[in-house]
Amino acid sequence: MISALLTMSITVPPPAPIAPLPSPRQVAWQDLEFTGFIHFGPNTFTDKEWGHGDEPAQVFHPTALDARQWVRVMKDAGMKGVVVTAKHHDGFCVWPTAFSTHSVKASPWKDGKGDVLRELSDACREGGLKFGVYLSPWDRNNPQYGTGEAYNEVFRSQLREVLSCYGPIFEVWFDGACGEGPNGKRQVYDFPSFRAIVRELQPDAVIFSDVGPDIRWVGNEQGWAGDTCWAMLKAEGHGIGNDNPPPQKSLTEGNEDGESWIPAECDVSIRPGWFYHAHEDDKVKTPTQLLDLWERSVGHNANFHLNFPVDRRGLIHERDVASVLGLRALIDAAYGPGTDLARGRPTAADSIRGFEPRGANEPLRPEPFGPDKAVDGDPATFWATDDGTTAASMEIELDSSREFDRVVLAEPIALGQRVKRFRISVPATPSNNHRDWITLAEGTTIGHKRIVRVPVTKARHVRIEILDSRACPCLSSVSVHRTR
Ligand code: FUL
Repeated sequence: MISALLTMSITVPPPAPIAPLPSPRQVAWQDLEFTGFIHFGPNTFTDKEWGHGDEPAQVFHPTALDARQWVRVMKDAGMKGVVVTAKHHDGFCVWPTAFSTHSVKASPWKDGKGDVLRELSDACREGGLKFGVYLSPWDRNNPQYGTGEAYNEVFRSQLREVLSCYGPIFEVWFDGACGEGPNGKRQVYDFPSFRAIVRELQPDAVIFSDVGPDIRWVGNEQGWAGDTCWAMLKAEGHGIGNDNPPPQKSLTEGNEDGESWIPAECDVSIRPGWFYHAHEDDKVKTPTQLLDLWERSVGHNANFHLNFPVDRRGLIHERDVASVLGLRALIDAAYGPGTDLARGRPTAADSIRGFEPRGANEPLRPEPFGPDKAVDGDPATFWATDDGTTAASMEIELDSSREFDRVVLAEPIALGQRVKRFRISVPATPSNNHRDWITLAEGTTIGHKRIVRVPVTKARHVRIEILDSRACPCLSSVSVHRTR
């Protein structure tokens, strides 16, 4: 009887989730953090960014295409998936579609028998990389474009092909761009029917567009999300592309009161252009520039989607390879295994969910939501406070001989995004007898991951204060790092 009572008393229910909530496919997508993008098609050979759709299929002629090289590079860089341009705005299909004559079938590459989607999806399966497709609704080649339902049916047929013939797809990318201008063709896309096909054929795939439904564009093509970045968006009433998009600030920062869970993806090219141009060989972003973007995307509650303009050989260019592997080395040096200075260190908190003071002779019991859960390296456990608490703080005792310049925070997003404002501080004096603290940084949102840059610091303690939260705060991870 006594032991039954004891067991009951240590069962503390977890906090209730606060809506809106991510779907399992959205949680899985956000855990990928870093994915690759490939732009490859006629533009690669004509030096254009937006082809006109009248380029002869003969121009598409890679001399040494090797999708395994693409996968190797992306795996070595730590990417978890890749999205490839199956069809860009010029309408050329890099798979042998039955629904257009403008495809690899009409090109000299492999005597018209090649299939980029086949080669890449096979290489992804072999190499353990997730495979995704970009299919541009805007099509400057297809004669049906601008006729309404007839073109929508072509698009749906092409979508069915790419979603049924190449195995599991993790992400479907619907580009909102359309450069037709006032006198151009006007096509009204039937997005609901496009989405229904994705749900039917690839129920685990996330759908990207300016406004989701699963993943939103971050509002710029520079590779960063706002310092404030909610996964939630007020999406209602907003369309895709030029058609009534949400305000750019909403895309970049999300909305605290957004009714839909639509986290941001930061897409950017490793070079100025999306497609390969030899004159950009000396304009490849450096590892340091890429680390800055990685920290401001992955570290701002978004995913980093980095594009490689595959070259005319059909390879990721040596300079791009060197840069992205340089990025990996920088990430590993600062954030890789063994770098977290907070892992397993002693912790304390002013508020712990379900905590009951113990008598002097009672043994200490493990706290299922204690602050130690934020430094145990297990993303499934978290520090939490009682319901009704919206401000609380925790401290970590550090090795004061070690410098740090980054603090990384994470919320268990399956419970909803909660934290609105936080502060990071360290004792003002090494002994900290007076318990006065100096602020290293203040911030707003956390979400899946928040990387906070702080001045290079040595301290006996670091304190994380949650200053305001939509519901009782939860932190699944606090880690402390030094960049090199
Ligand atoms: C844009 C397109 O117009 C660019 O060509 C590129 O594909 C980029 C990722 O999306 O909307």
